[in-house]
Amino acid sequence: MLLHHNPASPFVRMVRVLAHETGQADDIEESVATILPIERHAATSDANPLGRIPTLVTDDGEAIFDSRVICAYLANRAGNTEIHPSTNFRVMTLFALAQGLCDSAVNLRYETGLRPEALQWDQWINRQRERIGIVLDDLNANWQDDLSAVHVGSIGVAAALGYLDFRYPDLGWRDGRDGLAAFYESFSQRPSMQATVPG
Ligand SMILES: N[C@@H](CCC(=O)N[C@@H](CS)C(=O)NCC(=O)O)C(=O)O
Repeated sequence: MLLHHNPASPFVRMVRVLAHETGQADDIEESVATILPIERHAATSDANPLGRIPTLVTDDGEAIFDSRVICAYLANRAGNTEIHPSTNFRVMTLFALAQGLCDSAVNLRYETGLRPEALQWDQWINRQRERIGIVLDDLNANWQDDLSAVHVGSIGVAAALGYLDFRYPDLGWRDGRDGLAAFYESFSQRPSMQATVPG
């Protein structure tokens, strides 16, 4: 299998962590791409018309995307339903929450790091920041039990928090969120997380 990716992406990290957790990391060849939302990247776009990472090309030459589908594919390939319990709607909702947190964090990065300053939209930026804060509060208050197991929900949240540390080191997301901080402290020690640190 070939994974079009960049280690900075939190969506990519979810996939790579799941691959490690299910013993499939060595089955995946990695093609690193610098992907920008303002220009077409040829190799990624040849496999995925959306031109986004992560994109996985299976040994049969079939392209699979996005991160949610790749996680389902890899879990199925490993015969591991615990890591991707598709009928456990609590876990799948946690996964969606993590995905949405990453959407806001990545889009905020595009807006503030890529878009010319004169064109930036303060109201939109503030709403992303607000959403990130509300989601973090919710994760801290309502999801601690669910975060204690290893599955796409906890993997997704860990990837999102790692991305916040990577891109927004001054955000202080741990402040007043001791439970969430403790989850991340523990989860980030896992070999799968250590092997996929963004950079
Ligand atoms: N929902 C997608 C999001 C993937 C995504 O937005 N990836 C970013 C990198 S973090 C990307 O490829 N951006 C380039 C673009 O949007 O053109 C997933 O879960 O895979």
